[in-house]
Amino acid sequence: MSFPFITAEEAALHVCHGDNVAMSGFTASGTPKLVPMAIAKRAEALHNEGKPFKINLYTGASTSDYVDGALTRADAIAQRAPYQGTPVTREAANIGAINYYDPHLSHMTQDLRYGFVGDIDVAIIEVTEMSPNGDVILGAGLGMTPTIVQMAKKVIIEYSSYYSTSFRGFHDNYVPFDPPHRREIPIYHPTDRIGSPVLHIEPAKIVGVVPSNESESVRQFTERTDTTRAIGKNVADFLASEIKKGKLPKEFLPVQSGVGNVANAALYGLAENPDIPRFQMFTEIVQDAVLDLMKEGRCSFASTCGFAFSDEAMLSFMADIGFFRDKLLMRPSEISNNPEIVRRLGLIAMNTALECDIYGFVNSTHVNGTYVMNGIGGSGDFARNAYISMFLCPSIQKGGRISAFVPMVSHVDHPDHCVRVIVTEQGVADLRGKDPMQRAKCIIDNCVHPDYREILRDYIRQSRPGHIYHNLGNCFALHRAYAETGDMRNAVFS
Ligand code: 0RQ
Repeated sequence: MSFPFITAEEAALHVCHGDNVAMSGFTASGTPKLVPMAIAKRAEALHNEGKPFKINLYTGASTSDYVDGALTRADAIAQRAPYQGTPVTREAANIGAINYYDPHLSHMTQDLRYGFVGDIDVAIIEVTEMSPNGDVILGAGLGMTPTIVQMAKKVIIEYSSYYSTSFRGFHDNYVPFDPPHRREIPIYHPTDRIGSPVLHIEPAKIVGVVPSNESESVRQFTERTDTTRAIGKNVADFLASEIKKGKLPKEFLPVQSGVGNVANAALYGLAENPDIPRFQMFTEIVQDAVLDLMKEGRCSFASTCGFAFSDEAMLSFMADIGFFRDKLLMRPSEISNNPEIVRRLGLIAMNTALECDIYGFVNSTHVNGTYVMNGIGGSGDFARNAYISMFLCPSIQKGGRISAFVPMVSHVDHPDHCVRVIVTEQGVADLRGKDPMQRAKCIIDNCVHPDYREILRDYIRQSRPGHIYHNLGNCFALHRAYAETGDMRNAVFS
């Protein structure tokens, strides 16, 4: 069977107001590009005619300006999950123009299969190779694709010719059985392959193929600063001392790292410490840093859900693809982030906090408890189940006017039960085996910026004693001071 080549505009006509639409990819990587932009144009045209047009959009993780950006600007998204990171979509979520909800990434795919959001009307997927029988090779991100092509009533394919060499062999497409028939997922080592490099799509569902030559347009991370460099060094020194104490196996354990500037710096920190052995990763996304570390021989293998490489790094990856073939493997997000495997492999999990409290609760998503930044992403999947779960952040933000450590977080993503170690540029708070008041002392002494240590000790002194000391009148005094004076150091306790 041969499939009709169609334009992105023709493809967009297959998407209707109210449809549940799912797309391939993970972060910007592997998402479709031209069809979402054409859907956005169609939405604008229909809106100009006074007609409604909005879709419910489900993806592996955040996307790109081609997807979230274009569709948000066209006011074409009604419901959105699971993770977003595009500024315009963030603003829309924060004014209620989009109904954005934020499940754990490992849950999203099975939520679709369990029917929690209804049918999938259309799947739009980027492929890099395809055969007349419906076998395809995906691109730089895997996300939820094996499930969405199974579930969708119609599949639109964006056939990318951007890549100069084949992605064949970099994917491990796999869909687990659902309860009550779920079995163990047989990954016992980060390198284990359990699925197929090829994904089959039922040919009758494919409504058309749109040729594309667009790059991923992944944004570059900023250079390391003194602060992020110090966080990375503290992480590495701590893990090296854990090996010496026999609390971590001497051969080390696979590493998971979140996204962003801090997570990137932590990886470089590991690589630069001679007491950290060459390591493997079992993570949800790899960024440019991982390619560097592989070239330097510090990282030997990474299991991931997508390649979030900048355009420049993607070109150098392509130029040297033979070197990377046995070092990188993409899995669906429900497998890369699967709690069963995270616990079995015993991951060292490193995720990022926006705000922590003195007892070890972590807010990764909502500034001042109200403004959503991105979402929880995979951090919860990993944090709860890791061998050792670390949260990293600078101790202060905005020139010291914000402390990342407050008496009580304004939003909880990770409770104290899931937060074992906190690292800032100031030092490391090892919270294992400590009660709440011991944790508070440990965090204030080791992680809090000096400007805020006495303020937080004062908070405890003026609190009601209990298993955890709190003063419900004062617990948001730092947030209040920032809102009223622009500086948390002006906090006043009553
Ligand atoms: O603001 O952009 O105006 O400068 O937040 O902060 O320090 O640059 O850190 O790039 O690592 O992002 C948590 C958002 C951190 C990210 C978060 C302001 C700060 C700055 C960014 P500016 P940094 P990063 C998987 C893993 C989700 C959970 C996770 C994230 C901006 O890492 O989304 O790890 N994590 N998922 O000034 C006010 C505070 C603040 C603050 C920081 N307390 N109050 N503003 N900022 N702390 C992801 C996937 O699944 C794909």
